[in-house]
Amino acid sequence: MGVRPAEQRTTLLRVPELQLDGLVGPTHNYAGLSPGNVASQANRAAVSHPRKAALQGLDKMRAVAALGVPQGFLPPHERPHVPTLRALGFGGSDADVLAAAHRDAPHLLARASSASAMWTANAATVIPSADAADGRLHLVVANLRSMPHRAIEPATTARILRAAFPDTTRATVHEPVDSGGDEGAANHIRLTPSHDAGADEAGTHVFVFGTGDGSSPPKVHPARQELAASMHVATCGGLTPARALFIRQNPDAIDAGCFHNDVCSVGNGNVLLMHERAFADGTEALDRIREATAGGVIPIVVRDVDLPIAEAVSSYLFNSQVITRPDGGMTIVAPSECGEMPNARRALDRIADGTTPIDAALLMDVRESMRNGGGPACLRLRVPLRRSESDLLHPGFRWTPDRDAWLRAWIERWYPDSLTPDDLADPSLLRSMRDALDALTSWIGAGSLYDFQLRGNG
Ligand code: SUG
Repeated sequence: MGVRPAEQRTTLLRVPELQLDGLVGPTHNYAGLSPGNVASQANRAAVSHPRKAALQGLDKMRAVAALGVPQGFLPPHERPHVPTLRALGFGGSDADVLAAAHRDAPHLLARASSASAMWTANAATVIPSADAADGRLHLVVANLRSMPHRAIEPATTARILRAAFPDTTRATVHEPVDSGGDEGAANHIRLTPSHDAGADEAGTHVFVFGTGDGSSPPKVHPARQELAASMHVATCGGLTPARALFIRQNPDAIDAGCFHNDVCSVGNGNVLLMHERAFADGTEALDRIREATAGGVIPIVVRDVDLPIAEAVSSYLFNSQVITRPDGGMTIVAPSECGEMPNARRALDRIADGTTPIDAALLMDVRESMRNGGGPACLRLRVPLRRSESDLLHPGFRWTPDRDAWLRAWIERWYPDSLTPDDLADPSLLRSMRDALDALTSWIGAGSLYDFQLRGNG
């Protein structure tokens, strides 16, 4: 689809940004936990396939790495999370805790069992060293407080990110902000003056909030990102004020199912791919982005008549990864659903037809994740690095073809083929999940990451 011969492209040869994908966890399931997330609601209580889900995620990592960009992964969290259930008053042995929660409060067991940490676009907001006043890489862990099943994640996420970026002289992992709901990179876009998405050049940060500026919130669904939190993340991450812009998400888009901004827009380098209804005050928002980027941004706006917002949500076109390849071209990595829905297909063809900086498209099957509202872009946290920072990621978290083989074998060994909500109460699932994570952390070699490893079981 629309790929120009390599010799016609400008060769930039800079180190592009790192993609850090979440490894899908063994308890991946459909519990209908996210109001406002259309897919999560529609698939509540469906049978999930954790092994297939994790392998689909690895296939995507392999395909993205093949574009020539650095790829890493973040391990799953321990689930069911017994400490959460104990804090809610369930006692006895771990098996007792699971049995009582299953019997008396299955919704609490479901909350404590979600594999939602796989969507690492919600793990943190990343301020690269080129944009931070102190010249260091900053990762601000998201508090995810608007959804109870996701609010469990930040403590473990902080631990994992600190293990993944251990050089504290060059990288800082911040505790979550306490000033309102924050959903991390899913509500944040970084634009640069060129095709380059890495941190060798400074960028402009667009923080997209859903509520908190005094204007009317969405009528039907919750707005998860609050303005105060976005502002706090920007300062906490050391972002120089001139580089930060705060734009309101269109409340109607949230009501249509864009529970995160990355369901209706995505930026990469100097490209901003967006649905025309993504932002409140659409034209003005785009003007402000143009001004902040000194006119450097190349907007690709998909109109509602071509792709109604409801189809943007069902196809997840905007939840594609747009990746700058080392040859300077850009590939859009879209969910396979986009190839099957005529309007989304047409929009994708137009985006990648060679008239925009995006000159190639790749369709990926991540359907197990999609059924919970997680597309290709949700599954990864982007970390723009300078050339001199390519060693910042602990090697244990790197994806390479050799390490892929180990991860595949590990998934085949430990992951259930299918899972229903009742299975979550099975103590043997808990045991095997812990054995699996012990094997994974030994292999990663960055120390203990989980509560059950640090405090003992439970
Ligand atoms: O937070 N789904 C996730 C999907 C997150 C997608 N991430 C981005 N857009 N970046 C959420 O709503 C559903 C779990 C369930 O229903 O079982 C869930 O948590």
